[in-house]
Amino acid sequence: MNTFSPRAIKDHLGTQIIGREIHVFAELDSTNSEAYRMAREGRREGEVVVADRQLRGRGRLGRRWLSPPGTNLYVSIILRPPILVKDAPLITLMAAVATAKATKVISGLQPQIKWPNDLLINNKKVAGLLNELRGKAGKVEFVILGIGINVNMTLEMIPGAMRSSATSLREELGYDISRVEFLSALLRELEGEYHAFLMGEPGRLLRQWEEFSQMVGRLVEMRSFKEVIRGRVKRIDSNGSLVLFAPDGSEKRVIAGDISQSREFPDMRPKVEEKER
Ligand code: BT5
Repeated sequence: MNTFSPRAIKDHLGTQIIGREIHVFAELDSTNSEAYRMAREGRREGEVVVADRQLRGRGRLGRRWLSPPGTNLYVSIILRPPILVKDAPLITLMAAVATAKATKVISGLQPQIKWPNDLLINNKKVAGLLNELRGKAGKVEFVILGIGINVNMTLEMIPGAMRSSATSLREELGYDISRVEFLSALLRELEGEYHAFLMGEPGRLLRQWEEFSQMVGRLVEMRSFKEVIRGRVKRIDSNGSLVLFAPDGSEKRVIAGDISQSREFPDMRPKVEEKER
Protein backbone atom coordinates (compact mmCIF):
# COMPACT_ATOMS: atom_id res chain seq x y z
CA MET A 1 0.00 0.00 0.00
CA ASN A 2 1.30 3.40 -0.86
CA THR A 3 0.69 5.90 1.95
CA PHE A 4 2.95 8.49 0.41
CA SER A 5 0.83 11.63 0.07
CA PRO A 6 3.07 14.68 0.19
CA ARG A 7 0.45 16.87 -1.46
CA ALA A 8 -1.28 17.02 1.93
CA ILE A 9 1.62 18.92 3.48
CA LYS A 10 1.18 21.88 1.18
CA ASP A 11 -1.41 23.62 3.35
CA HIS A 12 0.72 23.33 6.50
CA LEU A 13 4.06 24.26 5.04
CA GLY A 14 3.79 27.97 5.71
CA THR A 15 6.23 28.79 2.90
CA GLN A 16 5.68 31.51 0.32
CA ILE A 17 7.61 30.17 -2.64
CA ILE A 18 8.96 26.67 -2.19
CA GLY A 19 6.18 24.11 -2.37
CA ARG A 20 3.47 26.45 -3.62
CA GLU A 21 2.49 23.54 -5.84
CA ILE A 22 3.50 19.92 -5.22
CA HIS A 23 3.16 17.47 -8.11
CA VAL A 24 3.23 13.88 -6.89
CA PHE A 25 3.81 10.87 -9.12
CA ALA A 26 3.85 7.15 -8.32
CA GLU A 27 6.68 6.80 -10.81
CA LEU A 28 8.67 8.90 -13.24
CA ASP A 29 11.69 8.40 -15.41
CA SER A 30 13.38 11.14 -13.37
CA THR A 31 11.88 13.94 -11.28
CA ASN A 32 14.54 16.28 -12.72
CA SER A 33 13.51 15.49 -16.29
CA GLU A 34 9.85 16.06 -15.43
CA ALA A 35 10.54 19.33 -13.59
CA TYR A 36 12.70 20.50 -16.51
CA ARG A 37 9.84 19.80 -18.92
CA MET A 38 7.44 21.67 -16.65
CA ALA A 39 9.77 24.65 -16.28
CA ARG A 40 10.17 24.84 -20.05
CA GLU A 41 6.40 24.99 -20.32
CA GLY A 42 6.32 27.95 -17.94
CA ARG A 43 5.65 26.38 -14.50
CA ARG A 44 6.39 28.75 -11.67
CA GLU A 45 9.29 29.07 -9.31
CA GLY A 46 8.82 26.95 -6.20
CA GLU A 47 6.80 24.21 -7.85
CA VAL A 48 7.94 20.80 -6.68
CA VAL A 49 7.97 17.40 -8.36
CA VAL A 50 8.09 14.28 -6.19
CA ALA A 51 8.02 10.64 -7.24
CA ASP A 52 7.72 7.50 -5.14
CA ARG A 53 10.02 5.76 -7.60
CA GLN A 54 12.29 6.69 -10.50
CA LEU A 55 12.85 4.40 -13.44
CA ARG A 56 15.90 6.29 -14.64
CA GLY A 57 17.03 8.32 -11.65
CA ARG A 58 19.98 10.39 -12.76
CA GLY A 59 23.26 11.24 -11.10
CA ARG A 60 25.87 13.52 -12.61
CA LEU A 61 27.81 12.82 -15.79
CA GLY A 62 25.42 10.12 -16.98
CA ARG A 63 25.58 8.14 -13.73
CA ARG A 64 22.49 6.49 -12.24
CA TRP A 65 20.70 7.17 -8.96
CA LEU A 66 19.28 4.10 -7.23
CA SER A 67 15.58 4.91 -6.79
CA PRO A 68 13.49 2.03 -5.39
CA PRO A 69 9.79 2.62 -4.56
CA GLY A 70 8.14 3.06 -1.16
CA THR A 71 11.23 4.09 0.74
CA ASN A 72 13.21 7.19 -0.28
CA LEU A 73 12.66 10.76 -1.44
CA TYR A 74 13.21 11.90 -5.02
CA VAL A 75 12.45 15.59 -5.28
CA SER A 76 12.99 18.33 -7.88
CA ILE A 77 12.28 22.00 -7.35
CA ILE A 78 11.95 24.68 -10.00
CA LEU A 79 13.72 27.96 -9.21
CA ARG A 80 13.97 31.10 -11.30
CA PRO A 81 16.64 33.13 -9.52
CA PRO A 82 17.46 36.52 -11.06
CA ILE A 83 21.18 35.76 -11.32
CA LEU A 84 23.89 35.25 -13.89
CA VAL A 85 24.80 31.75 -15.00
CA LYS A 86 28.30 32.25 -13.60
CA ASP A 87 26.86 32.66 -10.09
CA ALA A 88 24.72 29.54 -10.27
CA PRO A 89 27.13 27.30 -8.28
CA LEU A 90 25.93 29.17 -5.20
CA ILE A 91 22.52 27.60 -5.75
CA THR A 92 24.13 24.16 -5.44
CA LEU A 93 25.70 25.19 -2.12
CA MET A 94 22.34 26.51 -0.98
CA ALA A 95 20.59 23.25 -1.80
CA ALA A 96 23.31 21.25 -0.02
CA VAL A 97 23.07 23.41 3.11
CA ALA A 98 19.26 23.15 3.16
CA THR A 99 19.43 19.36 2.76
CA ALA A 100 22.02 19.09 5.52
CA LYS A 101 19.93 21.24 7.85
CA ALA A 102 16.75 19.25 7.17
CA THR A 103 18.67 16.02 7.80
CA LYS A 104 19.96 17.33 11.11
CA VAL A 105 16.57 18.65 12.22
CA ILE A 106 14.70 15.44 11.40
CA SER A 107 17.25 12.83 12.45
CA GLY A 108 19.46 14.56 14.98
CA LEU A 109 22.41 13.16 13.05
CA GLN A 110 25.30 15.33 11.94
CA PRO A 111 25.64 15.14 8.16
CA GLN A 112 28.70 16.24 6.26
CA ILE A 113 28.58 18.01 2.91
CA LYS A 114 31.10 16.63 0.46
CA TRP A 115 31.72 19.20 -2.21
CA PRO A 116 30.02 19.73 -4.50
CA ASN A 117 26.92 17.63 -4.19
CA ASP A 118 27.05 14.73 -1.76
CA LEU A 119 25.72 14.48 1.75
CA LEU A 120 27.45 11.93 3.95
CA ILE A 121 26.70 10.41 7.32
CA ASN A 122 29.54 8.49 8.92
CA ASN A 123 31.39 8.82 5.62
CA LYS A 124 28.64 7.13 3.59
CA LYS A 125 26.45 8.81 1.03
CA VAL A 126 22.93 9.47 2.28
CA ALA A 127 21.89 12.07 -0.31
CA GLY A 128 22.95 13.41 -3.69
CA LEU A 129 22.16 16.59 -5.55
CA LEU A 130 21.81 17.10 -9.28
CA ASN A 131 21.15 20.67 -10.29
CA GLU A 132 20.38 21.52 -13.89
CA LEU A 133 20.10 24.90 -15.46
CA ARG A 134 18.78 26.64 -18.54
CA GLY A 135 20.22 30.03 -19.33
CA LYS A 136 19.72 32.72 -21.90
CA ALA A 137 22.28 35.40 -22.78
CA GLY A 138 24.32 34.66 -19.66
CA LYS A 139 21.32 34.85 -17.32
CA VAL A 140 19.62 31.98 -15.53
CA GLU A 141 16.21 31.22 -16.96
CA PHE A 142 15.52 28.41 -14.51
CA VAL A 143 17.35 25.95 -12.29
CA ILE A 144 16.10 22.52 -11.36
CA LEU A 145 17.28 21.46 -7.90
CA GLY A 146 17.27 17.67 -7.87
CA ILE A 147 17.64 16.06 -4.46
CA GLY A 148 17.67 12.35 -3.69
CA ILE A 149 17.65 11.29 -0.04
CA ASN A 150 17.94 7.75 1.21
CA VAL A 151 15.34 7.85 3.94
CA ASN A 152 14.22 4.31 4.79
CA MET A 153 16.16 2.20 2.29
CA THR A 154 17.64 -0.88 3.96
CA LEU A 155 21.08 -2.27 3.33
CA GLU A 156 19.56 -5.24 1.48
CA MET A 157 18.07 -2.87 -1.09
CA ILE A 158 21.51 -1.51 -1.96
CA PRO A 159 23.45 -3.49 -4.57
CA GLY A 160 26.60 -5.13 -3.26
CA ALA A 161 29.10 -2.85 -4.96
CA MET A 162 27.50 0.25 -3.45
CA ARG A 163 26.91 -1.14 0.03
CA SER A 164 30.12 0.11 1.53
CA SER A 165 29.62 3.67 0.23
CA ALA A 166 25.86 4.28 0.66
CA THR A 167 23.61 4.50 3.68
CA SER A 168 20.13 5.74 4.67
CA LEU A 169 18.74 7.59 7.66
CA ARG A 170 17.06 4.37 8.71
CA GLU A 171 20.31 2.44 8.59
CA GLU A 172 21.99 5.08 10.74
CA LEU A 173 19.14 5.51 13.24
CA GLY A 174 17.64 2.03 13.43
CA TYR A 175 14.08 3.21 12.85
CA ASP A 176 11.92 4.61 10.04
CA ILE A 177 11.53 8.31 9.34
CA SER A 178 8.40 9.81 7.79
CA ARG A 179 9.19 10.80 4.22
CA VAL A 180 6.47 13.42 4.27
CA GLU A 181 7.92 15.02 7.42
CA PHE A 182 11.36 15.03 5.88
CA LEU A 183 10.01 16.63 2.74
CA SER A 184 8.30 19.43 4.67
CA ALA A 185 11.48 20.09 6.65
CA LEU A 186 13.47 20.18 3.42
CA LEU A 187 11.10 22.60 1.69
CA ARG A 188 11.08 24.88 4.75
CA GLU A 189 14.86 24.94 4.97
CA LEU A 190 15.09 25.66 1.26
CA GLU A 191 12.65 28.51 1.62
CA GLY A 192 14.75 30.09 4.39
CA GLU A 193 18.01 29.69 2.53
CA TYR A 194 16.54 30.89 -0.75
CA HIS A 195 15.18 34.07 0.83
CA ALA A 196 18.59 34.80 2.36
CA PHE A 197 20.20 34.09 -1.00
CA LEU A 198 17.85 36.50 -2.79
CA MET A 199 18.64 39.17 -0.21
CA GLY A 200 22.23 38.91 -1.45
CA GLU A 201 23.90 37.51 1.65
CA PRO A 202 26.32 34.87 0.37
CA GLY A 203 28.40 35.23 3.53
CA ARG A 204 25.85 33.44 5.69
CA LEU A 205 25.50 30.64 3.15
CA LEU A 206 29.25 30.19 2.81
CA ARG A 207 29.73 30.06 6.58
CA GLN A 208 27.06 27.39 6.96
CA TRP A 209 28.52 25.48 4.08
CA GLU A 210 31.98 25.56 5.63
CA GLU A 211 30.56 24.34 8.90
CA PHE A 212 28.78 21.37 7.34
CA SER A 213 31.58 20.51 4.93
CA GLN A 214 34.50 20.80 7.32
CA MET A 215 36.64 20.90 4.24
CA VAL A 216 38.66 23.97 4.99
CA GLY A 217 42.20 22.85 5.77
CA ARG A 218 41.79 19.41 4.22
CA LEU A 219 43.86 17.96 1.44
CA VAL A 220 41.80 16.96 -1.56
CA GLU A 221 42.27 15.54 -5.01
CA MET A 222 39.83 16.59 -7.72
CA ARG A 223 39.54 14.90 -11.06
CA SER A 224 38.18 16.79 -14.01
CA PHE A 225 38.14 15.64 -17.61
CA LYS A 226 41.42 17.30 -18.31
CA GLU A 227 43.51 17.11 -15.16
CA VAL A 228 43.96 16.08 -11.58
CA ILE A 229 44.13 18.96 -9.13
CA ARG A 230 45.49 18.46 -5.65
CA GLY A 231 45.71 20.89 -2.84
CA ARG A 232 44.65 22.06 0.55
CA VAL A 233 41.21 23.67 0.74
CA LYS A 234 41.55 27.31 1.62
CA ARG A 235 37.99 28.52 1.37
CA ILE A 236 34.91 28.60 -0.79
CA ASP A 237 34.49 31.55 -3.06
CA SER A 238 31.54 33.92 -3.10
CA ASN A 239 30.55 32.46 -6.46
CA GLY A 240 30.72 28.90 -5.17
CA SER A 241 34.05 27.69 -6.48
CA LEU A 242 36.53 25.96 -4.23
CA VAL A 243 39.84 27.70 -3.66
CA LEU A 244 42.82 25.37 -3.17
CA PHE A 245 46.43 25.91 -2.27
CA ALA A 246 48.27 23.73 -4.77
CA PRO A 247 51.49 21.97 -3.62
CA ASP A 248 53.54 24.41 -5.75
CA GLY A 249 52.18 27.28 -3.68
CA SER A 250 49.82 28.60 -6.33
CA GLU A 251 46.15 29.22 -5.73
CA LYS A 252 43.67 27.22 -7.82
CA ARG A 253 39.96 27.69 -8.29
CA VAL A 254 37.82 24.66 -8.98
CA ILE A 255 34.29 24.92 -10.33
CA ALA A 256 31.87 22.18 -9.33
CA GLY A 257 30.77 21.34 -12.87
CA ASP A 258 34.29 20.38 -13.88
CA ILE A 259 34.76 17.71 -11.28
CA SER A 260 34.01 14.05 -11.90
CA GLN A 261 35.48 12.76 -8.67
CA SER A 262 36.93 14.16 -5.51
CA ARG A 263 38.52 12.48 -2.54
CA GLU A 264 40.75 13.28 0.33
CA PHE A 265 44.32 12.16 0.22
CA PRO A 266 46.64 11.74 3.18
CA ASP A 267 49.05 14.47 4.03
CA MET A 268 52.56 13.06 3.74
CA ARG A 269 54.11 16.09 5.40
CA PRO A 270 54.20 16.63 9.15
CA LYS A 271 51.02 18.14 10.50
CA VAL A 272 51.53 21.73 11.45
CA GLU A 273 48.31 23.64 11.51
CA GLU A 274 45.51 21.08 11.65
CA LYS A 275 42.25 22.96 12.14
CA GLU A 276 40.37 22.24 15.35
CA ARG A 277 36.61 22.38 14.87
C1 BT5 B 1 24.48 12.43 -7.46
O1 BT5 B 1 25.18 12.06 -8.58
O2 BT5 B 1 24.81 12.20 -6.33
C2 BT5 B 1 23.16 13.13 -7.76
C3 BT5 B 1 21.97 12.31 -7.44
C4 BT5 B 1 20.70 13.10 -7.62
C5 BT5 B 1 19.49 12.23 -7.50
C6 BT5 B 1 18.24 13.06 -7.53
S1 BT5 B 1 16.82 12.12 -7.14
C7 BT5 B 1 15.78 13.40 -7.64
C8 BT5 B 1 16.41 14.00 -8.88
N1 BT5 B 1 15.97 13.31 -10.09
C9 BT5 B 1 17.00 12.68 -10.69
O3 BT5 B 1 16.89 11.99 -11.73
N2 BT5 B 1 18.14 12.88 -9.98
C10 BT5 B 1 17.92 13.74 -8.85
P1 BT5 B 1 26.67 11.49 -8.56
O4 BT5 B 1 27.56 12.36 -7.74
O5 BT5 B 1 26.99 11.30 -9.99
O6 BT5 B 1 26.55 10.13 -7.81
C11 BT5 B 1 26.07 8.98 -8.43
C12 BT5 B 1 26.79 7.78 -7.80
O7 BT5 B 1 26.32 7.62 -6.46
C13 BT5 B 1 26.47 6.48 -8.51
O8 BT5 B 1 27.41 6.23 -9.52
C14 BT5 B 1 26.57 5.47 -7.37
O9 BT5 B 1 27.92 5.12 -7.14
C15 BT5 B 1 26.11 6.25 -6.17
N3 BT5 B 1 24.66 6.07 -5.91
C16 BT5 B 1 23.67 5.81 -6.78
N4 BT5 B 1 22.48 5.77 -6.17
C17 BT5 B 1 22.73 5.99 -4.86
C18 BT5 B 1 21.90 6.09 -3.72
N5 BT5 B 1 20.58 5.97 -3.75
N6 BT5 B 1 22.52 6.33 -2.52
C19 BT5 B 1 23.85 6.49 -2.42
N7 BT5 B 1 24.67 6.40 -3.47
C20 BT5 B 1 24.12 6.17 -4.68
